[in-house]
Amino acid sequence: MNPKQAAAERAVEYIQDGMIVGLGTGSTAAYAISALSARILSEGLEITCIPTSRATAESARAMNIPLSDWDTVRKLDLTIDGADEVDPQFRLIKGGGGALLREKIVASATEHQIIVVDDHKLKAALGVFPLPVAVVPFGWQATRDRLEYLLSAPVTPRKTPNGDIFISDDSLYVLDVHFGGPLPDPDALTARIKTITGVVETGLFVGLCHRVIVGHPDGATSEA
Ligand code: ABF
Repeated sequence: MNPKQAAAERAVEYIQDGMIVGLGTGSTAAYAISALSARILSEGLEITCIPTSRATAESARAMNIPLSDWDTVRKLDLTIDGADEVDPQFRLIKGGGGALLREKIVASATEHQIIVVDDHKLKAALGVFPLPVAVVPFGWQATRDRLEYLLSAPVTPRKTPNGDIFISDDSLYVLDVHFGGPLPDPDALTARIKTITGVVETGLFVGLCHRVIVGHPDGATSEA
């Protein structure tokens, strides 16, 4: 079995009747959505979900997974989401798919956040994967320049595969910071970056992951 699928299916075993569940974004989270849909069908599991992106909402609707919204939900019991890098302290880089803001809002409101990854995502230190920063489109060039100056690292605007600028579900742009190696002081980095006007959020998640489930090439999983 695909390692991402194995990790996602293990995570879905943690979902219990009556829970409010956050649905992540990305290919690993997509396996979790399929497995959850199967459990709803086979067990009649009664849950309601908050999606972390429009794409995830569409997939969930297509699989008849009940969705709720922030008019009724303030706190989630459990969220299953992917990540781009995970370090030994369970700090994460997320946002490779551009959904970092919604993912962080959901993670911040979640009691138990489970991150599902294949073993390539486990890193001794975060920072080889570019750090995504969601910014307001107005004046993004000036925001980019200030980020480069503050962080002494190249910053590029995220583009779509056909070369257009990427626009997030919340109509933001995503700037990728290319540290190319260990992030400087990950615990304080988001606060530093957020001193720049125009920055909305970073894809660095600290203190927002309670369990990591790792899928391995032989289809086995390990977790901590
Ligand atoms: C989301 O999907 C993101 O935060 C992360 O960027 C990405 C992981 O992608 P995949 O699961 O497709 O490898 O969870």
